[in-house]
This record gives sequence, C-alpha cells and structure tokens, in this order.
Amino acid sequence: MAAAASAHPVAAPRVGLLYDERMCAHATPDGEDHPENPERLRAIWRKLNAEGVASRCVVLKAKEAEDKYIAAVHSQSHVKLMKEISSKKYDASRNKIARRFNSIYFNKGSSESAVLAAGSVIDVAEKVAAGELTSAIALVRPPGHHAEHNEAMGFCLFNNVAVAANYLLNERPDLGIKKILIVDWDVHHGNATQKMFYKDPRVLFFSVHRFDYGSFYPSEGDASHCFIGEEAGKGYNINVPWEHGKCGDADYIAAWEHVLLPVTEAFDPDMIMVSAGFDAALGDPLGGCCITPNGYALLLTKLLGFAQGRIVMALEGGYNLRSIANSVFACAKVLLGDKFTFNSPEMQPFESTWRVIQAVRDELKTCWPVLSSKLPHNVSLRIKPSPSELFASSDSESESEDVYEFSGAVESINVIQVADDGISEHLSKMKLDEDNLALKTGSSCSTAEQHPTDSVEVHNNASVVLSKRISDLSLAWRSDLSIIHVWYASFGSNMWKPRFLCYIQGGKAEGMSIPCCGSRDTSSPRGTVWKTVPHRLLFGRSSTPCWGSGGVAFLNPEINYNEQSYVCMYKITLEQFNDILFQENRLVLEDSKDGNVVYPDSPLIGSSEMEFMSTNKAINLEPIKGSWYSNVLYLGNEDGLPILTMTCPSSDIELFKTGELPLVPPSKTYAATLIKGLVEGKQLDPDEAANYISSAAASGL
Ligand code: Q9C
Ligand code: ZN
Repeated sequence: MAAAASAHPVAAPRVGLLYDERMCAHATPDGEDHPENPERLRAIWRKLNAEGVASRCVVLKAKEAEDKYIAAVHSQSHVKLMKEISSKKYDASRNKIARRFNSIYFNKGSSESAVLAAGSVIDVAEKVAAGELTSAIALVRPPGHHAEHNEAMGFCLFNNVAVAANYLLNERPDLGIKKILIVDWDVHHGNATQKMFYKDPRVLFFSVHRFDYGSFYPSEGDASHCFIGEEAGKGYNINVPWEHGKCGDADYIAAWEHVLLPVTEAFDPDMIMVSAGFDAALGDPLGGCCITPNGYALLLTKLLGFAQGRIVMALEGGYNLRSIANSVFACAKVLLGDKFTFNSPEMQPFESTWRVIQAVRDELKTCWPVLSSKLPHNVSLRIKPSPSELFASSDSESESEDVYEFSGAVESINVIQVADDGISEHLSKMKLDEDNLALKTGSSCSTAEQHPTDSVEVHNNASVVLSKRISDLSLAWRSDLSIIHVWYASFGSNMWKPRFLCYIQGGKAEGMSIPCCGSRDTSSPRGTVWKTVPHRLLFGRSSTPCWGSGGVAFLNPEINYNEQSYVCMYKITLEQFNDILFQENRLVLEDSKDGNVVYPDSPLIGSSEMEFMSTNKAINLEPIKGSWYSNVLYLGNEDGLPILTMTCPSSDIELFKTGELPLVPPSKTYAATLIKGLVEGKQLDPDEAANYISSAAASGL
C-alpha cells in the first residue's frame, strides 16, 4: 500500500464485537428476577451503539460450538446434559436438575445460549489468532469461568474461555498460538479455569478476586495464593486473593504492576484472553468492589503491550447494568485505540493489598525470579475499611442479590450499604444505648433486686439443676452485646449440637463429666451453618475436667491454605459468645454454699475488641492470658456477620511444636462427641469423621 511509505498512517485496529440476541434466550424459567439476566447483554449493546462504538467495530453474530470442542474440557455427560436440558424431555425435571447444581437455573433457551457462548469465544479467538481481527470483545452469556469439567455452577454452564483456549492450543497449531495468558478479573475466583489448566504450562492463568479468607463465593481454599499450579504447570497459576471488598482501581493497578505485568513480560504470551467479568465494578450488587470504567481501561491498556495486542475479551459476571455498560464501553475504546486520560485523585491501595501482593510474590518468586525484588516500601497506603464497612461488605452478595435493578452506580452502592450493613446498624443502636446507660444501669439494678436469682432447668440431665445470679452491675454490657449477632465457629465437641447447647442452656450432654452453667441468655442459636476453614485442627493438653484424660481440640490460629478443618457455626449474640468464652476459660464462679454462679462483670469481647479483631484477625485476651482459650480469632464472615472462634494463643502453638506442651490424642468419649457432631451435621460419614479426627491427632505440627 502506498500509505506505508508516508509518514504515519497506522492501520486502524480491527476490533471484533460479538453480540447476538439469541444468547438472551437463557433466562429464569418463570421470569423470576435474577442478577444474571438477558438485560445484561442488551444494556451493553445499547450503550455501544448509542456511543457510536459498535459501528467502529467488526460486528459478529454468535456461532455454535461443535460438541467435540466443548467436550475437550468438559465431560461427555455434562455436554450432553447441557445440550438436552432445554428439550421437551426435561420439561418436568428441569428445575429439579438445576437445584442439583450450585447457583444454576435453566429454561428452554439455556442449551442454545450455552452452545453459542462457547462457540462465539472460539470464533473470535480464532479470528484474532489468524490476524483477521486485531482484538475482540465477545458479549456472551451464560458466563463460563465457574463451570467445572462435569458440573454447571455459579451461573455458568460451559467454560467458554477454557473451551476457546483449548481449541487454539490443541486443535489449531497452524495458527501458531503456543502460549496463552488468561486474565480473570471477574470479582469471583475462576475455579474451573484454574483446574482445567492446572498442570498445563502453555496456559498462564491469573485470577484476581475477592477471597475474604475463603468466605467469598465460590468459597474454596483453592482460590488462595498458595495454589500456583502443579507438575509442569507449577508457577503457571496465579491467584491474587483480596482480603475484603472495597478494592478499587489502585488495588488492581498495584496487582498489575507488581505481579501480572512482570510475569507476563517473562511469559511472553502469544495471546491474552480476558475472563472479563465486570462484577468488581463500582456499583455491582454482588461484588462490593469499586473499579471505575477508567480503571478497567487502564488495566486493559497495560495488557495491550503484550502478545502483539492480541486480546480476546469474553464477558463473565457483572450485574449492575449501568456499571457493565460503562465499563465495556471504556474497554472497547481502548481496543479501538482511543486515547484516554486516567485521573487519579487518590491512588492509594489498601494496606491489605500490599500484604496480599507480597504473599503472592513470595509464593511465586522461585518460579518467576522477576518477583524476588523488594517491593517499594515508602508507598502511601490507605488503611483498610472500618470494621463496620468490612463486616458489612465482605459477603455483600448473600444479602444483596435482590439489589440488581437498573440503578446508578453510586445510588446502588448506597442501597447496598443500607441494605446489609448489619454491624454498623448495631453500632448505631449501641450508641443510643450508651446515651441511656446511666438510666439503664439504674433500672437494671432494681430489676435485679426484685429477681435476684434466675433458675434454669438443666437440659439433658434432669438430676442437676443450677441456679445463677447475675452480678447486678453487669447488665449494661449485656444488653449492649445482646443486639449484636456473630457466628461462633466450633471445631471441637461443640460441633455436636446437644453439647454446644449446654453452653447456652446449661447442663451436660452424653460423655461430659461435669455440667455447664449455660449463658445468661438461653435462647437457641438463630442459625447453624457448616463450613471449612484454612486452619489446622490439633489436639493438646493431657486432660480436662469435663472430658477426663486426653487431649482436646484447638485450631492453629495461623492460616494454612493446605488445611481444611470443619467448623460448625452457630449464630448467637455477642453476649452469648462472651458467656461461652467465660465457660471455656472457667471464669464462671460457683458459690459452694448456695450453688449460685457468678459471671465476670465485664465482657472479654466488646465492641472495641471487635474493632481490633477486624484489623488484626485475632485478639489475645490480656485479662485471661495463660488460659487455654484466650485467643479469639476472626475467621471471616457469613451473611454479613463476623465469624469468631476461640483457641489457644500462637505462643502455645510454639510450645506444642517444641513439645513443652503435650500434643495428646483425644479420649474415646471426646472423639466420639466430635464424630457425632460431624455425622449429625451431615459433613462426613462415620468412617470419614473418625479418620478426620485421628489424622488430626496423629500428625505432628
Ligand atoms: N449465597 C459469576 O459472576 N452466588 N458468577 C451465590 C450464595 C453465586 C457468580 C450466593 C455467584 C456466582 C459468573
Ligand atoms: Zn463473578
């Protein structure tokens, strides 16, 4: 071309933009509201047309994937089921089958949408690889990165990006794509993509996601930074797991600068595929993060320098219609070569971001020497969100899935905070209570005088009846803490509910040699939820008054993502949690003369201790140091409420390691109690439970 000789004309990039109304056919069966709905695609498409961006792109229609290409990353039976689920044959059973999966719905349009979504990403990837397109954006749904080899999950039916990457690497060697970088910036971990290429060094999988210590969807430990790939794939899997929500442009850019970009430079991919969820966007109802459209544009711009600009973006999540439309619009302009300026009034990452990035680099530096250098140390950092913000946002999705209507970014953020800011609501109530403190204390004194004792019938053992007397002046903190709910996570005998209830209602359950006095507030827990936590279960101590000789359970306060310990969580008040702490640490005094019991006058965990824990993950209770369970750990949260447990201090773990404190297997009765808990809680069958306990008891620290 003559133009080549002239001063500059650089050919305009050919940017593929794939949109097809047929992928709007997948919807909830009876039109129920759902965040992953057809309007998502339409909102983006409308925006790109209204802004004149679509007409500057090469617009493509969707294309069906051939079965064999999907079956290269999914099982045959999964492909068959997903392809048939929309047929008449499944009319009667479709909803029931959907319920077998985690967060999945199907309708008559699901099969076709899913096959088109996978085929579309194949198609644009092939065109970019062949040089027909410079780069591309595939507006597809259902999304893909949670869809496992043999399982639909998390709104995803087929793993579109994995299908396309596999296609290029294994079916089209002629196109010369030998190494692919997958950047998964969806707010959720790309669990399935990680597994599909875990041992494959041709695919570098990078996922940055909310982790919240393992409590953010999909809530598996393998989203942690310790999962770096296996065998030949070791080093080719990188997770950047945020500790909390509210991460934004500065945090993501820091992850780019200090992890992704240096590794990408060294890896030198032939193509970059972006699992482009926009649920980390400001305003997203599920994500609770705050990337701006400009932030996305900058993240994408920084990738354009690699793989000769061969970038394929495939839509994953993203549930605020305005946020996703604006974000995709910003990305499209980057691919089209438009200049933009990034205004960063405050570009400060969180202090936790620095910690996460350092941990990722430490884990990977032997694989990627470029990560061994020291991070700059004089960066100014934002301190983490306040505890009320943190607790409220850390699992924003569970309570805010109904907040996905077409609302402006900022409005919707406010809606979310009001909607699920549980703790701050409690804190503001507490402030009110504090104002009335004098009055309340006075009145509770007189009330207490009128009812000096409070008899409680002991459950599980009618022969023992204890009465308790609450120290008169102690009532003020109790009423304050009685309106705050927390999850008490039990990992020992309290996993068995009847035994746990002894701490609430008093008495003893089978296997216990002495009764408990119970809590002041004897109301039953408001919920029970099981989960696993990345902490090591151990057994130590030579005997206990309640269980006789043998060790009892402790949780190593240190996080270890190679460990999965079961916890049974009870939703109780912070007042009850304190009463359990008192009992665990033998702080409830029994008057030998009248059999009354006396509780300590002040709580061990009040609101300032809660605040301390949200920053420090744990609190060593100075007033009871030297006691066995003097360490209260914050294990993340569930439904917007903090998860707390009590265990030994880290200093005891050191003594267990050196043998100065004995590691001792549990007695038969004690172990049987734990096994009953795990079995009745439907976590393990009896053999598995026994193995779980004995292997925790057998392996040294
Ligand atoms: N409490 C994507 O963004 N949430 N999937 C389940 C249960 C599922 C998200 C909440 C979120 C799936 C592609
Ligand atoms: Zn997502």
